[in-house]
Amino acid sequence: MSPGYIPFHPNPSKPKYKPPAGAVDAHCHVFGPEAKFPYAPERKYTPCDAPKEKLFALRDFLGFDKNVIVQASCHATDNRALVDALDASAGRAKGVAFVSEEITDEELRALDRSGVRGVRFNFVRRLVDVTPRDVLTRVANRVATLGWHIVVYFEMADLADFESFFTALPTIVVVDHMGVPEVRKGVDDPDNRRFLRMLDTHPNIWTKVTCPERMTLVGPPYDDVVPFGRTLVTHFRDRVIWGTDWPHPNMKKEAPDDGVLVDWIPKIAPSAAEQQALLVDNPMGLYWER
Ligand code: 0GY
Repeated sequence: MSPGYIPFHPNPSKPKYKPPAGAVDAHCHVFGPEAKFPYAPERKYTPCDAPKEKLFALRDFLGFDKNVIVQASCHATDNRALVDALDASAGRAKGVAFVSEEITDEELRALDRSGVRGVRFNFVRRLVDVTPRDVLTRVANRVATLGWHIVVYFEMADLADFESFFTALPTIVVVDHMGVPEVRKGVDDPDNRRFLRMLDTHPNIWTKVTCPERMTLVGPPYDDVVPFGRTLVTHFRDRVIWGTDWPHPNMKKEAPDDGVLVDWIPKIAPSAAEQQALLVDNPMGLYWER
């Protein structure tokens, strides 16, 4: 493990909130185990192993039915741990891969057969080196033919620079972690308004209302981040998905209690109809029904 790396919570609490039948945790990862699936040489951090068995046990404990597993930067373009988890999930997990331009069409089709439905473009500089945009555009055009979408991870301050690139992509675009807003600036900050406007004017852009634990200024139960999630669920009910982000790589202070994260859901999605859209209908439509 990297020095100072904080492992996932050893003993999360049972959430009070009970998700609807068929609920999907639509953003989580598997890491290793390193002995079987070594971390990538070019990684920027070494996490604590977080194998598929632990992820599936957490899914059941929290009252979820399915997972969307997102390839993290510590495995770079080696998607074997992801595929291994998808293949072991009995149809209860889909995936988002990380690929380079060198991937062959046959390799893309094999990922598709295992349940991969998207690729992730990571723009967070502490996690990855920059990939030129023309390369990403070529990858996007290839995965569009498979009916996949693109997940983008960036930080809100960089949105002005990326916006025209995102809005030109030929697929659905799913923005990780609400675009990572700066909570101290509030929902009316010009950058956050730009983000909301981008969703308003581009119906192919979705977002994950995830990771209040990464943005909070006051800590659990993350009430200071509620206005950001609530605004997105209210205005874009059919284009939001939710996930735990287990095993929570690179937390700075403490590992979040996954039960507390689940109890954040009804604060941003108070009605049964919103919860059904956020946790079942939207992720099912994006990952299982296309
Ligand atoms: C996340 C966030 C992080 C890491 C990665 O690809 C990654 O390594 O996604 C992070 O450190 O912010 O979405 O899990």
